[in-house]
Amino acid sequence: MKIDILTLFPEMFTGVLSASILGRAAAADLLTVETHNIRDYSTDKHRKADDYPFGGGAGLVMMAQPIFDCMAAMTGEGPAHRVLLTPRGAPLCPDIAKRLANEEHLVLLCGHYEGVDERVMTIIDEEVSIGDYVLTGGELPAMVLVDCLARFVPGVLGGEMSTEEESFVNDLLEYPQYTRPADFRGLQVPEILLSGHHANIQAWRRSQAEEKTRQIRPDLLYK
Ligand code: 6GU
Repeated sequence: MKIDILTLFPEMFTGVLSASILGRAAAADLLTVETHNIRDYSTDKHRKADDYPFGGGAGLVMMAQPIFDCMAAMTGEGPAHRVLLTPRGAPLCPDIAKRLANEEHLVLLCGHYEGVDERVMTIIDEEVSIGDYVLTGGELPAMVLVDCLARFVPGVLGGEMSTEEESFVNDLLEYPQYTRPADFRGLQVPEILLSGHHANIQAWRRSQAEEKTRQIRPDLLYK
């Protein structure tokens, strides 16, 4: 899968995309992520990419021209699914991440300043947000979206990890996990996990997950 990210701050992405699982996915050619500086597509002699809002108001608005031309360069070789990261988008959830993970070519546009010229919406397929709080730009949300959907791209997670058993996929938070040693400075691992009794362990994990969810996210139980 190919992901192109359109941004005014490509330097924000470098560490995130090359580390850990995303770095391994890139090295294995499962996921090719490229960032593109929108400013490089400005026809203005000062490479301007934002301007004052018509009608007045605070802040600057991202101009249509650099975004249209940058987008055209991305989609020149074929169709792409185009996503704008904006706080007014649909909240990211596992279903959205799964659906986007099935796209062959995604283009992510990172909004900034006070917004994007509304005419850009004519070249956007959907708007996505990562929650009900406002960030300074769409860059961190784009990284969150790439990380979240990468886990649904076949081969990105090794067999040792599952997207089916974890938090939110089945509307429960995760059960507690332990590793060696069984006794760490007097803190014990629950006896049942050392029992080797698979069915009992599954039942215990399920009840722990339900209890955690009841305490921390009761809203999930009534969805
Ligand atoms: Cl996608 N963008 C910005 N600027 N703020 C956000 C967001 C996106 N999602 C939550 N807050």
